Amino acid sequence: MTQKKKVLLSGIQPSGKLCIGNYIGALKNWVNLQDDYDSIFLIVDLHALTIKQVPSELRNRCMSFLAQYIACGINPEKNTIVIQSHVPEHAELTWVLNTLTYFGELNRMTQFKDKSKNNSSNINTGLFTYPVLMAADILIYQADLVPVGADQKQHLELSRNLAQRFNHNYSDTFPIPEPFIPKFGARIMSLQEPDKKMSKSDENENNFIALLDTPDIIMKKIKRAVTDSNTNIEYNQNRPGLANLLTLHSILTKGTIESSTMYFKGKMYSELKNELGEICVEYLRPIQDEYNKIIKDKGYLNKILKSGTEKARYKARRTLSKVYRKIGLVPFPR
Ligand code: AQP
Repeated sequence: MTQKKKVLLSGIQPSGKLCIGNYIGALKNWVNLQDDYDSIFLIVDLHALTIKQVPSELRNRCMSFLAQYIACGINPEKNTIVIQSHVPEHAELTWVLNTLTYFGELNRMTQFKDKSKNNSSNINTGLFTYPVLMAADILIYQADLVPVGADQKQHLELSRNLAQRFNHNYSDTFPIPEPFIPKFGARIMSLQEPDKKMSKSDENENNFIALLDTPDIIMKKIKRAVTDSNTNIEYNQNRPGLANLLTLHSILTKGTIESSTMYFKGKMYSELKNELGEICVEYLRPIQDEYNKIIKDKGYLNKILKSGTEKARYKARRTLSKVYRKIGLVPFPR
């Protein structure tokens, strides 16, 4: 008898430009996991609204992210790919979960504190309740596993607490989602400020390599990457710029940090940067070629969105009906 696959849920905010950090930390892992799990990959556009967006850009970016997910190897037939706002049950469950979440719990969230600091002219309530929407994203699909980076652990903990609280107050409804730490996870750092992580909406575009950057731009960005004033090539966490380039090299060549370090031993920084630049260009070329084909085919993209939304809404509706019934809302007369 075949066992039911576990449900895995993950998503990316359609903000900025998808970058090699997102690819290594998320998309590449999703591709590796897609055979083993019943996966739902979201484009979380409602989350993106917590930061000011230009409406036409947000709309285009969602479609572009969809095409990039597929170009990176996410199979839309094996997985459910969906834009969050196409499944209104996310927002509906958020409201119910809001009534179970304590102000103090949200007030402790470090990401809220960080994002408020970086966004001081727009500390909106959405930024504050963001973790509740994230909990709804997870619980609406009864997800068992959620791949998370260190920065999201606190949010996942809230999702687990809310699932337990709901189950305790009413009756068993939600599985308690587990964090999923991918076997090969690496945190890619910013090219110019290697003490902070590479981010797709960094104001300084030299800090990240976008998946759709042209070969020229990729070469330029890597050549400009900050290293240090030493000359020898070794892997050392105290030399974060160099360590980051070696990490990137090892991942893109499917090697190890040791093999990359050995390979560049005795060579100059400029050789490392040149080779890494070329490797990056070649690595991204097939993804970009595929993207350029897919993005033109609006009919294909819309078909994927429709079938993804249908599958997702079916699951989401079932969960929400159960929740509404348990909390005492009157079912719509049939
Ligand atoms: N530098 C990184 N290294 C490895 N993984 C990374 N991820 C992001 N940056 C790196 C992973 O990509 C996914 C993106 O999730 P998100 O868009 O919800 O938010 P984020 O983590 O805030 O990503 P960014 O790129 O920093 O976005 P912006 O700049 O728009 O806020 C997650 O799985 C994350 O772990």
